[in-house]
Amino acid sequence: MKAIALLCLLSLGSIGSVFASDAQKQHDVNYMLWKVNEEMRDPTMKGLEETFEPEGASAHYDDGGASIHKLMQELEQHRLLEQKHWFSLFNTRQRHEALMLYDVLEHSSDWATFVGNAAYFRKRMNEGEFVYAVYAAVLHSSLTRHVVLPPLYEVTPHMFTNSEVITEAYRAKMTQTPAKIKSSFTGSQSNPEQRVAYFGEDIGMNTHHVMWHLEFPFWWDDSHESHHLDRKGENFFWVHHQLTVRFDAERLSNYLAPVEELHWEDPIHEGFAPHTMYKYGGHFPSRPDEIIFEDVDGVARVRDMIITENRIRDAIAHGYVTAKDGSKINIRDAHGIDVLGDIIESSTYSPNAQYYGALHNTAHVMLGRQGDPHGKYDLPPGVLEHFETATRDPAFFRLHKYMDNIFKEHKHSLPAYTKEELEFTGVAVDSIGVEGPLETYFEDFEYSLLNAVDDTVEIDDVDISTFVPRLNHKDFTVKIDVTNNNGETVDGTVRIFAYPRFDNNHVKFTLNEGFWNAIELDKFWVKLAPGANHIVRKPSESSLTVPDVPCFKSLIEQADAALASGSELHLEEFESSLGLPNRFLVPKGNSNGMEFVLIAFVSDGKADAAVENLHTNTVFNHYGLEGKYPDNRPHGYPLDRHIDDERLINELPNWSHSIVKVFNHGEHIHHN
Ligand SMILES: [Cu+2]
Repeated sequence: MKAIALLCLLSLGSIGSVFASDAQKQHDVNYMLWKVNEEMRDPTMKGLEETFEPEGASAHYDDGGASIHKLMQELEQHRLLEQKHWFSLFNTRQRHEALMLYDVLEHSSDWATFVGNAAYFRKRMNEGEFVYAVYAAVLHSSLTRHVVLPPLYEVTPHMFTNSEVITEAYRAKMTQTPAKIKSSFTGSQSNPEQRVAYFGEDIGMNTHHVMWHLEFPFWWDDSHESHHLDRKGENFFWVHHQLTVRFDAERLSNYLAPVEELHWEDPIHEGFAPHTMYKYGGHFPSRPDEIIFEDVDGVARVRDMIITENRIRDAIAHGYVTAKDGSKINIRDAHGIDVLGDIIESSTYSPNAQYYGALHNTAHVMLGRQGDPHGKYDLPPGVLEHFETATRDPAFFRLHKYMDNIFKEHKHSLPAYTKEELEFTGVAVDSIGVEGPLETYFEDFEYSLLNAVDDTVEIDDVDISTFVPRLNHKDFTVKIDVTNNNGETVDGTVRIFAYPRFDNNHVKFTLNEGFWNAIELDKFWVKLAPGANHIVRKPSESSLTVPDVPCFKSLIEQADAALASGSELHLEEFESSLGLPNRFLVPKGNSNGMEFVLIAFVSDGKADAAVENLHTNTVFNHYGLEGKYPDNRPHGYPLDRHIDDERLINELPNWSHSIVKVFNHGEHIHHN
């Protein structure tokens, strides 16, 4: 920390100037979020807390100052949530406050205004609201295109680790004793669910989940923003579908049955004791086993949930939804999933939120509140009411299985793909195989808890960190042989999936079950030369995954060093932390070798490309490029629909499969 403080003094820089370098911006964002519950540590920004005048000039806002006037009014009328209080995005008023600040930052047309507002409101608004607004603004503002957001688990560690670890961290701070604290997964071995806690509590997966909801927020309003979020509803389906099927694969790896869906009329079999605490607001509430859903005061009645579900299921059965004005919107086509996703998550994109409600968000709050449905005990929101913590509760996956089955009903209402639709003239996939061990293991991962504890400017920090086991896999290579008989180079899209071959009773999944349970592993563009093509792909190259973001301290040091020396920052590979972690691509497997069916499907890249000249860009941005999703095909294509006749698969030359085994020998690597 001393080194950092020293560097800060060197970096009094160009905040006031019109042009700010990427290093300057990275530096500024770092300090907005560093010790966000404490005093600002950067002297320049500290000065701005008092000297910056948010309403200074409307010319500095691209909305003429409308957002800042609104927020200043709220502030001056003392209507904003106090500091040192929990924050939940699902709390309507708190969300509105966070979004008022987001709007101000998003509409700041130069960096000085962005930073000035951040410094000013950091001191005056609730810290949780502030963090949310800064994360959302940095992701969506054109000013911060190259800024890397620090890992969220080091900004708000309370939301990623358990209360035992936090208590130890406070102790270390109080006694000024450096500490490296071991994190264990929630629960005990007498709870079978604990066998898969490594999945729900993986900090990288949790970060992926939070970042997805930040990139595709349900509050996104096109009329305020510069662009439309392409296929947001479908993306909602796909990201959660993948979490759902992946969790089932983890369960099968651990000899557990796949998740059963939750239903409003059935008891919630599994209780949950989160062992997690808020920075401000006490412990997350627990839920006992076998409780019956109760109405939640001020949220919804159980029967409202059933009514909402029935309306959605009716729409699927009819093949259309009814818009606000009474008109019909067809959903029995490839685009239908997008409409359905907009309805089920419910966002500003829902064609009729009045009628179809907000099934997903309301369900999260309903389930989150079952420990105190009438607010008798004044408990803070449950883990399900935060994207950071939701997957810790196994009931999250039951809830999402329930919604996933609604989506499945829709997908299976669509006509099966025909051979003509799927084939790629002249192209044959001869084989797919894996070289190297398909083997997973656990390794310790260490991250800092400095931002969890309180401190003062006068007393130096002591190092406090935690280490937690996380899933990783040994390096391997996927090899695909493709023959192109077209006599010229053609563009192809390679789609790789894997699905578990057997259920927990060792009954082979049918092709339709397997397809629905398929885990997407990669999707990329290739140029197929005439003749034989040998395609080699590593998991680190997968368009679905991202590397670990450097730790917060390293981001600070790198930005400060670049500023001091006037050199450029090179953090490009970390700009998006939207994907799953690279290390997390493969399900755990087991000591016997869990069998998966590995599939490669190559389709016509010309017909697939939604963006012109896409094939010259080898980087397939899985979550969309400049607001446009690059692939014309639905997520999960071509496994996303049921098939009538399994023989079709054997007749298609442009796909191939093989059986692979994923091993886990209980290996645990300690890095110390
Ligand atoms: Cu989610």
